[in-house]
Amino acid sequence: MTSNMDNLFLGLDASTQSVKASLLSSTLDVISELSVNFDADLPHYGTSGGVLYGPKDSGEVYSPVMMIVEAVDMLFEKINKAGWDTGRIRGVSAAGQQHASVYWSKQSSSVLSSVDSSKPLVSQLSPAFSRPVVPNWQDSSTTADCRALEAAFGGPEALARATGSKAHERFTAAQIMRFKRLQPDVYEATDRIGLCSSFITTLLCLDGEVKGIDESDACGMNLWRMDDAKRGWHPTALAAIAGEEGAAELERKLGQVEVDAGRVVGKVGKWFVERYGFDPEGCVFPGTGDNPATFLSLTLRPSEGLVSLGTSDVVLVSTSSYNPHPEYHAFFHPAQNAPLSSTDGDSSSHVKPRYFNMLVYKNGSLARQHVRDKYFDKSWDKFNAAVEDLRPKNNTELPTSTAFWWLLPDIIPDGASGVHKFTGPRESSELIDAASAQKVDEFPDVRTEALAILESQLLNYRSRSSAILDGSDEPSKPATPAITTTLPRLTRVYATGGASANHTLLSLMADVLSAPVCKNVEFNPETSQWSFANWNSCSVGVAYKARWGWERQKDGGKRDAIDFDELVRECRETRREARGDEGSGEALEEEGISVVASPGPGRGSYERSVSWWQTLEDRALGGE
Ligand code: XUL
Repeated sequence: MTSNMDNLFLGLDASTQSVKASLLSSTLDVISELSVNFDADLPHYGTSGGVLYGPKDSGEVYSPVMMIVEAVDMLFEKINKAGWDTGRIRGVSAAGQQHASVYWSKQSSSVLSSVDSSKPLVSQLSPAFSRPVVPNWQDSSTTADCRALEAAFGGPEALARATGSKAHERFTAAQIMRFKRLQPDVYEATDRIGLCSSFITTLLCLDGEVKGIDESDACGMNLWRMDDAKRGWHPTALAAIAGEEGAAELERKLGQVEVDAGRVVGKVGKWFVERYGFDPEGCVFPGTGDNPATFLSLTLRPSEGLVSLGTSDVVLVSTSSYNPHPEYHAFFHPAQNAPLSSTDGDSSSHVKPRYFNMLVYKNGSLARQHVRDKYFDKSWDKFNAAVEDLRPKNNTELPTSTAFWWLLPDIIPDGASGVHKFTGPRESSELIDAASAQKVDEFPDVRTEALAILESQLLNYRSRSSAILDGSDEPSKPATPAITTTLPRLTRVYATGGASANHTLLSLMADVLSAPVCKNVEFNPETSQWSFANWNSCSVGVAYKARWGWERQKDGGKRDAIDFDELVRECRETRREARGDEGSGEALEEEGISVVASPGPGRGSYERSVSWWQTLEDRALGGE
């Protein structure tokens, strides 16, 4: 008899530049990771950054679908060579770049059900696709289609309310609309349309069935209805793309959506069993988008958030209510148990939906580095020293300057551009103070440049996350230490991305967001050391999902009702118990989670600066 400890879980990630795999234990330790890079490992496709570009000014960005298939072949060869114990893998799930669509041919079912395990997939699967390319999320060729889609709904706000986002060039609805417009014959020859995540899920099963799109990932299409208990493909979007006469056929092509993220959608395919020794009883669970998968790797509970500090900054806010807005994207939570009656319109379902919201800012590290280079000799040490000198050290010292560095036209606020700096004394009245602040080209004290950009970016995240939470979201547990605020706030924020190595930035973030800033940590029994987790969060997030789905189906489904967050907590607790006293010297917020910065004495100053900053943002947007 095998013990729970013998079970392994596999997460895959098909991203823009590579495919990756993470192997996890049943207590969610990351055991090993492997990857295949498109440019470096498959140079014959000629990609750069994993993509190819269409004619100049077309805005087309795409990848060859067979390149991804070949990368999957190569990844499993690597897994085999590395000696991963595939026979113990009980559950698998995949993440895929969001929005990217895959087009299956009318022969796909027969091709998918007759693969020969003595040959690689790349030599067999090409007839399964009607379209040789996968449009990439960087594609911007569909502006006209976006406007047509918004018009069909009565404007961007209405579309955002109905589907969680206003129209975006990269979203799948506009992509399909353009494809059908320009290549009606190929559209006609397409049997099914999937996303990158459901494509990899289909490959994992190879049982002749094109697997359904996952509901959280479907929210990145502008096609899935979120505003109603009756979830489903939105009839207005279907008709806008395919006409009233073609709507039913498009709905058929899109297929049934997986509304239970932990349902078994198939067993690991014979090709994997015969070729690489996988367990034929290994279960495959629905794949999801890369951002939902990152969300899962952090197990964000309602009112918790993520700030990813990269070239662009991304903020994720977990909520238990639906608060869509044209500035950002709302998605269903990526690990929901099925509502009892999700598709028949009965709102008495026993599982209340949960959501997360994604805010994407183009001017993240790009703008921070620009300010560092311009004023601080390209030195983060000098930049950080200026911030530490000037930041509020108590609740009464209010910021008096702020700066908006929209070097690229930004997404939030939409179309914001240029550099705008304001300064002026502050008394008690926020609005009057902001109205009388002076617009300046340079601050008199150069150190203000560093503090002003960071405060402004972070007040942006605070202002908008507070608006999303808007008081209706009950935090899942009181944060430690208890913090009282007048504005809704995130109860815990995870920091990731390159700039999350900057402790000054994280400490300021804790003050401005009035929240403890955390990172995932892992324990190395060989060195008896804790370190910041450095794994690939997307493939790890979906491996967590596979672990959760597997728990729900085992023993005849006795634990089918267990919630994802609860299962992750349980696994981590088992891990902590198994470790005993080892590593107990490290004060962790929770198993696997370490607080890297806590709100300090200056946080009250920021709490009282949000409306002041909002007024200055309005002034900057007004062209000042
Ligand atoms: C999200 C988006 C990107 C891709 C990256 O809307 O377009 O983050 O998901 O793969």
